[in-house]
Amino acid sequence: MRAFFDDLHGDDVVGVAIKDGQISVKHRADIPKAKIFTRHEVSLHTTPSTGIWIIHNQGVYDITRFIPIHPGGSRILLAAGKSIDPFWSVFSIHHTPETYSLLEEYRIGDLAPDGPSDLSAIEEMQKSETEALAKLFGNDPERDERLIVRSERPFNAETRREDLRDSFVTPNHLHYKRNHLPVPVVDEEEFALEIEGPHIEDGFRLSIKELKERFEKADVMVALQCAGNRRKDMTTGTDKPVKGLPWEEGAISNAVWSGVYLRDVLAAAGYPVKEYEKAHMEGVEHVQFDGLDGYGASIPATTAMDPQREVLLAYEMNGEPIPPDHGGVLRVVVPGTVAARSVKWVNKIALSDEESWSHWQRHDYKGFSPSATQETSDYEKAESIQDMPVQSAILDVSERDNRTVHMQGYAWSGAGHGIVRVDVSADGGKTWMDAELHVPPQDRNRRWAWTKWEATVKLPKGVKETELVCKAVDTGYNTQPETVDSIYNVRGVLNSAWHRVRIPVGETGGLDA
Ligand SMILES: Nc1nc2c(c(=O)[nH]1)N[C@H]1C(S)=C(S)[C@@H](COP(=O)(O)O)O[C@H]1N2
Ligand SMILES: [Mo]
Repeated sequence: MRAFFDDLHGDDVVGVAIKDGQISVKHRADIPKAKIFTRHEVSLHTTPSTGIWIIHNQGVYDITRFIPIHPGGSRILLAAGKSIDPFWSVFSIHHTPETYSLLEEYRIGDLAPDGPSDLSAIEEMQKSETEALAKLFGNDPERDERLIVRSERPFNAETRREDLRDSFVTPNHLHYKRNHLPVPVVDEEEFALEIEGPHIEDGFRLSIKELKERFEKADVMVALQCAGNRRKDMTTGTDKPVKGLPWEEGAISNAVWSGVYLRDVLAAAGYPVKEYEKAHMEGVEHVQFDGLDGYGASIPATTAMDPQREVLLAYEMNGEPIPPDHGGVLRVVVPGTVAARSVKWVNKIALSDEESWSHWQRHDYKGFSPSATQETSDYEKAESIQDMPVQSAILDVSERDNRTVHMQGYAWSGAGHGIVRVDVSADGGKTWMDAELHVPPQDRNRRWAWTKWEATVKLPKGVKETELVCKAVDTGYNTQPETVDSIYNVRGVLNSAWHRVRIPVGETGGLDA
């Protein structure tokens, strides 16, 4: 016995387990040694016959068996023989514990520490990674230099305040752009929209030509707003974390979209949309959309089938074919709903009893309590964002005379609720006045476009600095929360708190001063 315990204390013992009354001792020699591979060795594994290997941190993985089931398709092959990390910094969807533990199943060893002789291999690998990334984004178009770029790859940019201010309908080149993935190649001639669901014949498809010829053309003016609009403000002056791009007030734009009503197309496909409440009972609760870039989302069937909601399959934006960044040749436009559901480059629609399984439907674009952390945010339980809360922002402040400034901005609300009032304050919210509204020509409950507003306000006396504020009221008399405290969430979505701009009193300049 003594000898046994001595043995247990030996350097060589790495573990002891008791199972069914039996003691078993694990010695160092029992553990399989991690295999070590050099960068050069990894770089030779790029085809199914050699095996397809990648590097992540210091691990080496054989992902040959994973390729057919990769949700992003064969795009993963661009990382073959290289480090996957530069690609993951672009496709941020991979930064989840699920992805990391999934990858561990494919681990075959460790990367050898880089020595002086590896310098050329490292250089070679970095060069080919840069080339592969350039190739991935090879179809991305040129963009206007006026946009404020928040991420180059994938391309994300907001519109300058003055550009939002200067036109009621935002020109295409200045409309904010939000891409999660590279812009896909779309050939109008070969393009087909597939539709599936109950009552719909297998393999039902429509070309762009058929869509244009068979259905009535509709024009709808819609303000699209990203769920993350004004995210930056959610944590200004605090040390609270938020995950996502630091959007200011420009992740919103207003455009006239033309195309065909989704409802008409579903009816032509064979689905009894006029009786959708009855069809509901057959289990259709959601309409799912897939985009050619790999993005996907869904909306409730009630939204999709309701003629009042005017959901479009659009092929024109402000009278022009939809530009590549905005989903040409075909995109969904869901008025009154968070822009994340307006799927660009849409080529597949499915009627289903469940929401889309896309990452962005199930694991993103949901709201949480201010106390939920990254770890405790329960994405399965939370409701997907669809219609959005009432919102407003100040786009410009200009000096009129010594103590008077002119303010301009936008206001908007979800589900088609019109804006009935915008209150502005020049003293941080102590006193208010009504702004003058520029209301779009749309029904009060189908007001998908934004309302612009302006007001001339008197600055308070005896202060060096003051805070200009705006808040909007919609047709449901909903209004905006005073501060972000009650609506803060770690994903940084749905910031609709009063918009505040501090200005020096006496020598007021523009917002950028
Ligand atoms: N296919 C596809 N559709 C998409 C996205 C995307 O990355 N791919 N982004 C969504 C999000 S989050 C937003 S805010 C809007 C942005 O539309 P825009 O680029 O035309 O302004 O598109 C939505 N539709
Ligand atoms: Mo978005």
